[in-house]
Amino acid sequence: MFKKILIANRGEIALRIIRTCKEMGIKTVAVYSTADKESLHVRFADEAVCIGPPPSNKSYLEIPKIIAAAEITNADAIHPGYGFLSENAKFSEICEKHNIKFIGPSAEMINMMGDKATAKKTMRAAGVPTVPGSKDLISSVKEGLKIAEEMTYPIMLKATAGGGGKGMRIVNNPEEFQAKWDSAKQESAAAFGNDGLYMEKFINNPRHIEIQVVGDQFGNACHLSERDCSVQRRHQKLLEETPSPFMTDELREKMGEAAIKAVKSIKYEGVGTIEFLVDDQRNFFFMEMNTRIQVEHPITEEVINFDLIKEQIKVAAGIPISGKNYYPQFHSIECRINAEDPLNGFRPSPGKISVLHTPGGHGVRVDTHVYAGYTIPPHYDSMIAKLIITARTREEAITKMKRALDEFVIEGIKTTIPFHAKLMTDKKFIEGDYTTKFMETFKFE
Ligand code: MV4
Repeated sequence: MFKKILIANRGEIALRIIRTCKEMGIKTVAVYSTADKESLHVRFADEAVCIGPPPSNKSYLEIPKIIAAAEITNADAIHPGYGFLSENAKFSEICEKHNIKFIGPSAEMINMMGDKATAKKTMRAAGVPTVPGSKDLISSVKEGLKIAEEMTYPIMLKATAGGGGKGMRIVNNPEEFQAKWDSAKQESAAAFGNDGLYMEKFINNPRHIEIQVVGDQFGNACHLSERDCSVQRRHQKLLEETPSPFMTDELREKMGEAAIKAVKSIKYEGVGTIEFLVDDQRNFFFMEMNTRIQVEHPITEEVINFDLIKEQIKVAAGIPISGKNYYPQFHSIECRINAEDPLNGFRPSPGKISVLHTPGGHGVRVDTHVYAGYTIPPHYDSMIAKLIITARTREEAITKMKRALDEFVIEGIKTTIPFHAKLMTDKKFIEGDYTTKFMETFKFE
């Protein structure tokens, strides 16, 4: 087992990782920017190294500084958390070259999944359902028009380097093709320095349902059931839950089996997520694979009673998994509490937290790095806490969530707490009748 892990991250996930390391008897090293000097991850780690000024590209994204911090503290592994360098193939490779275990997949695996057209092709070859579309990247408008003609409009153009919806366009008819092609190309070139596009049939009004997976160094793989992440706004998740209100035992078996196929076919090592689009007929299609621990991992932990960070560290240390699948025993919902003003387009609201009271009681978990008197720096993600509620049924979880949100007091900044409180009373949400289009019509005012 590792003796000392450096956590190349900040905020709640850095704390989350430190907690598991402590329980496993592993020493921890925090890295921090000057903006995070007063952060709890710095205080709770055994050692801490300052790696630069506030901007991420001068601190948390600076590979040489992080490697240097690991070397001077004698860390034998690095946990990247989510965001920052967690899906950076070069970083994974550089860690290995320095004999530091990257707690995550190889550079090769990250590269394969980072290129969406390659990921899709690999999954299709493995027998995982994918959305009908082009077999490869499209080389010209002429070729695109021809492929589109063989399918039925509307179609979707997608950036192979994509993510977060960038470089993605719906094309409703051949007349629109050229303009949509040009703008998708331009946007992906600017965003990713890669303008490769591929094509898919447009799935109208899908759900975003993902399957948590784990693969070990011996080719074993298992799934840990689903999370429904359909409540999103501009590709930012706001709430996640498991089980999905749309799930059936039959669909879970099929999606779980497909996810395991995906993991085994590439001999994936580590925790990961297979994201699917699910249509109203319960057809499901591979969308992307995330090769990291995700923000919403706690809801899975709660319903299967299993520490995913511990499992991630064990797998990285070469310990085999049991190989059996895990099914939800409870219902869990996570509300992302962001320092944002939901009344003003979810605009960021950094600043000092003057008063803080976190909710408690049975089935209530709050993962956060903030405290009363803490100043939220403007340089990073606006998520400041995750409120995770677990109960026997979805109905009980919603009732408990409402109670916990009402108990949650954060003064000094605007947060998404009132938004979530309203969401808990929404008829469609309560009925579980929501898709990725839900936020287009949900009214919060
Ligand atoms: C789609 C789609 C409909 N049809 N692909 C959005 C992010 C990117 N990773 C994939 N996305 C979508 N791909 C086909 N063929 C609709 C979306 C989509 C979406 C997917 C998941 C969660 C929220 C979404 C919001 C808008 C569009």
